[in-house]
Amino acid sequence: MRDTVTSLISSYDTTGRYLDRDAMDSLQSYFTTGVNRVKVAAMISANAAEISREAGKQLFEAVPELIRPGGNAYTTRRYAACLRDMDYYLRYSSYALVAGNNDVLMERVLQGLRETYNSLGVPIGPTVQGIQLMKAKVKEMAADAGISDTSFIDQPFDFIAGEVSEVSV
Ligand SMILES: CCC1=C(C)/C(=C/C2=NC(=C\c3[nH]c(/C=C4\NC(=O)[C@H](C)[C@H]4CC)c(C)c3CCC(=O)O)/C(CCC(=O)O)=C2C)NC1=O
Repeated sequence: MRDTVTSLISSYDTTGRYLDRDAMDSLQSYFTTGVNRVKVAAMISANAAEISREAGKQLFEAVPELIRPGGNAYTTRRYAACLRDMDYYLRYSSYALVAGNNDVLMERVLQGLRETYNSLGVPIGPTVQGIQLMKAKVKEMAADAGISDTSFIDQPFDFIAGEVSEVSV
């Protein structure tokens, strides 16, 4: 598992280089957003249940077929599995935000996920929609908390969305 600092050091060490201007810029940007990364992670922790529940509610309003007979989230078990998946995406996104790196997502969340979803018929489009709804909610909360540039919040959510939607070859 990597974060901004360890991945940078590792790549410079591989080629035996001292940290250069690019490295400093990248570290600088990580550290200047650091306080806000921690703030947002704390905000997610404190509101996780609400964020995933709200996003789930909006998703099922937008795509009601999901929870009707024949829908992938129909039956209490599958409904719960869907909300649980949303909660996984949220929790791991909070880790990735603190790390400033998506490695943890690759390692702990996305391995084999597309295959699992394909074999269980979990629809990708609505999954991505659910992830985007959580992202929007987190960004809104961050903005309300006075964080003016919330663009760094996009990274883990967009990364997960991109990886699950990638067409398998
Ligand atoms: C931490 C890493 C991790 C992830 C990401 C994970 C995902 C994950 N989601 C699963 C199922 C599932 N995932 C969903 C999700 C949905 N269905 C929909 O229609 C919606 C679009 C969507 C919610 C937004 C559903 C309904 C199932 C159960 C499908 C079934 O058993 O038929 C399964 C199959 C096993 C199980 O049911 O638990 C896995 C492994 N498990 C993990 O350990």
